[in-house]
Amino acid sequence: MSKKAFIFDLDGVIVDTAKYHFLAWRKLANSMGFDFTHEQNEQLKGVSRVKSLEKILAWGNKSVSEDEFIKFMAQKNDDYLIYIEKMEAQEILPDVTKTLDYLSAANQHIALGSASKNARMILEKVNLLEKFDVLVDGNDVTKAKPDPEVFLIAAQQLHTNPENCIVFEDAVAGIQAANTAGMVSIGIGDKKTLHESDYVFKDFTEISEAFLKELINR
Ligand code: B16
Ligand code: MG
Repeated sequence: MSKKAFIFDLDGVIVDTAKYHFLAWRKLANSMGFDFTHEQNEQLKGVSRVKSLEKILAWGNKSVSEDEFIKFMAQKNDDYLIYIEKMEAQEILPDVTKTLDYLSAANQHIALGSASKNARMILEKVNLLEKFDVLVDGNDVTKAKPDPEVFLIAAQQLHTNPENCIVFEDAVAGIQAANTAGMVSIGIGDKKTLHESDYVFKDFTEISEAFLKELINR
């Protein structure tokens, strides 16, 4: 069997932290006197903390000073962390652990490639940290997805080439990042939204061991 690198996004792939991001951002927006919808929240998936706040302020027609911007990001993160603190293994999305275990039994590299600066803590909370050989997250990158930086750093740290990497992503920007990096892109979610992916599955319950084997041996 050949050795490939499987790179997992975090939010929307391993766990659904989007619902906690939503609650925390919404609290901030409400404190400024406006609201936003679940549909708008979709646009924040895979987007960095800075870019998320920029979008939210634009929705509320607010402009703030640089100091306030930093204060708001800290406030949102403090509120977000209250939810993260309580996360546990049962929040891992269906068949993710099964997939990780299959890949690790097949002696494959496993990496995380996430925009989140809280990624390590979340993986610790849900008890998955030790399954990853390499963690690349929002603390390691200067350019957000769709820039391929996050995935290229993962490949570099694993001493492997991009063409040996397979990325699981739920966000369009993440699929574009994987494609630009020259990696195999696997969309997790809606077929229409993620049409730029090489493959799309609703979730990991649709991904068979035969398919994983084929990815390993191609
Ligand atoms: P943090 P991913 C992303 O995670 C989230 O989808 C996005 O909504 C969030 O703004 C971003 O992480 C940054 O998160 O505030 O924790 O640094 O999908 O790239 O794993
Ligand atoms: Mg994501």
